[in-house]
Amino acid sequence: MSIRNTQGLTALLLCLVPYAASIAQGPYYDEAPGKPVCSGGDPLTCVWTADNLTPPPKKFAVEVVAFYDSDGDQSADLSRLFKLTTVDGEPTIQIPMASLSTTVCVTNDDPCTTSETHEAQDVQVRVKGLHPSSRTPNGAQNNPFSDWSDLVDAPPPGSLFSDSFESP
Ligand SMILES: [Ca+2]
Repeated sequence: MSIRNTQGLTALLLCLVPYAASIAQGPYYDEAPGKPVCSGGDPLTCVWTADNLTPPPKKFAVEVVAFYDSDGDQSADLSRLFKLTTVDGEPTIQIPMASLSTTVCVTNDDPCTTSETHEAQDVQVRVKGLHPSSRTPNGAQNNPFSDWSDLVDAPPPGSLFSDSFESP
């Protein structure tokens, strides 16, 4: 390789290094929002603090773990993770309990012969701040999550279908 070519390669590498750094996706926030506090109603309502995040998040990612008692022995034996996003930067979310139900195939075949739907018995929630750029509005941000909320008792089955959540 001639000296001339080596210099060209060095110049190319110097150009590439800043570019590579700019596309690396690191966390936008160093800190997590406060632990959510949820009231056990329908809809489930959770609030948290985010005053420590600068600039204020544009929205929040919300993870909900719902626990189910599929065999009716009063203890949870099934769980499912739901990933939600708030509509804006307000540190609160309302989650209709019907949206946390899960349907399982009890005959274990495909297509399923018999399925059962279970309402969530208990839920836990955690959140993280999001500050998407206009260039990558849906890009994942590896920001830290809050602590999980305390376990929240869901309303007992039968109280879930109030008028406000009837299907259109
Ligand atoms: Ca059980």
